[in-house]
Amino acid sequence: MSERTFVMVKPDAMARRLLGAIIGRYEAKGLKLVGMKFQVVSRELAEQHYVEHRDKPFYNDLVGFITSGPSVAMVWEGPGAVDMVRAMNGVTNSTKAAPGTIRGDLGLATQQNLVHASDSLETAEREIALYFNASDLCEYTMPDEGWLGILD
Ligand code: 3AN
Repeated sequence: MSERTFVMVKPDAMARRLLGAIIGRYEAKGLKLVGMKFQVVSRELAEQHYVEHRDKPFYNDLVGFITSGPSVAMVWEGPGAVDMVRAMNGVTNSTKAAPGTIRGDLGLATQQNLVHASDSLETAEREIALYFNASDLCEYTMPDEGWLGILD
């Protein structure tokens, strides 16, 4: 089933000029980009985004980090996109992330772990709504969808 997931390329990845390399992986997989926003996330938005972590010891650092520079919020669409993008990103601690994943290939840290992606369809809906208006998202067909075996 086609799903939409929320992805953020975080300030560390932007500072390390890895935006193109990261987007290229999702594109090459066959996912479809349906929304994209480049911004410095406000403290208010970061607090809403990471509300589930508000009692964690790393919460303040996390909000500080995510608001420390520009990031790119995106919505990617494809069959099983939520779990697939999490698998492509690798586990949270980049030193433990498998080679072949974004974190496993490109990073060493837990907080500065390059990317965020929704962990469930419900979270994806919430996060997409936090960062995008419905009119920011593009509905379109890619000419290679037949080759990718995408059946909506
Ligand atoms: P993931 O992004 O893999 O879903 P979460 O949701 O557990 O990981 O954590 C959200 C973000 O909080 C992580 N991407 C990372 O930036 C930060 N984080 C998680 N655990 C730690 C930790 N132990 N120390 C510092 N930062 C952390």
